[in-house]
Amino acid sequence: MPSSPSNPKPAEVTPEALYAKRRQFLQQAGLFVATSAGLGTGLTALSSLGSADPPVKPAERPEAPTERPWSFQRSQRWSSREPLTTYEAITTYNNYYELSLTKSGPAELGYLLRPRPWTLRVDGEVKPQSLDVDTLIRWFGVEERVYRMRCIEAWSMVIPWLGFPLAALIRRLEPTSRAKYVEVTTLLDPAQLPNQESPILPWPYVEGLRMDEAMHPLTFMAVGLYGAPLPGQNGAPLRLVVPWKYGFKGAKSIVRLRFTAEQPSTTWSAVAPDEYGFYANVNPEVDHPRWSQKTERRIGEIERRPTLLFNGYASEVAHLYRGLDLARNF
Ligand SMILES: Nc1nc2c(c(=O)[nH]1)N[C@H]1C(S)=C(S)[C@@H](COP(=O)(O)O)O[C@H]1N2
Ligand SMILES: [Mo]
Repeated sequence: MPSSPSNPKPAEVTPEALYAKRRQFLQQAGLFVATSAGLGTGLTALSSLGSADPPVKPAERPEAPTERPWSFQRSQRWSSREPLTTYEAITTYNNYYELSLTKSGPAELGYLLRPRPWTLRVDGEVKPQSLDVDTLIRWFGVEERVYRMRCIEAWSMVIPWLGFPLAALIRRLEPTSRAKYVEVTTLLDPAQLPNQESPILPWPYVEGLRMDEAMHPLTFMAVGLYGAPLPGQNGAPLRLVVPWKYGFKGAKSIVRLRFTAEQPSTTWSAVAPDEYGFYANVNPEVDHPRWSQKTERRIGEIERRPTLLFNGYASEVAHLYRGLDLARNF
């Protein structure tokens, strides 16, 4: 059966927080299982829960917008011969837990995000200031870069982003020499991100990078895709893209950058430290505790493909991790 956004593999229909809830539920149900029927029933219950997600409503088929609000060049250096994932798949198969825990939900609720006006706050080991997103676009311009994106759930896409390198912004901000990390925070506003009413994760969503990772020329602040502004579900109006790391490092709808001396606490690694590390470098040799990372499903393709070390960007980034045990520092 061809795999498609509406026919995902098991790792993808088990949003992490739901899995935690299921585990809790199974533990509560465990008493009943143990006394009535034993292990066999327990396993049946587990597998039926694993497929208990409601059928996904047939996705609408959004076309890539033809409106081009910014003039931009396609990057020569960061391009790709790989076929692009369709606009439809990129904008209807999403992870954005503040909007929905399903893959199709964020596309239905993305309209709730109001991307203008939008202020990015900058603080910590830097002169504190507030910057309008359109000021950033004026300062740095936008370019198009085609990057692979690999989710920790073992699916991947090829996405033509629009944006500017994070390094350009950091250079302009001139953080102090004590700044060793940058913490990146998503908007906290349940009116725009309704799932922030539920305590499935501690909100706001926080991610972070070591300073040398943040300054790497691949690290990108995206403001658009397919030539047009980011839709809400993809993290409008400003989101991080770190293509050699698992997708969860790429915080969406960013309102704050904080420069720190210490490694910041990040959402997924704080909630489930055995499953999500701070580094989150794509690595086929380091499995997720609940599934293999050796292969992945490219959305739109049928055969699985091998996962590449650093998502295929090893020649660009491997030097950042020389001497580091990648299995321990996952
Ligand atoms: N604020 C926030 N950022 C987030 C997420 C999220 O749930 N909330 N999901 C992450 C995960 S797991 C992935 S794979 C990517 C998905 O980005 P996309 O929907 O644009 O493909 O966003 C990341 N950024
Ligand atoms: Mo992800």
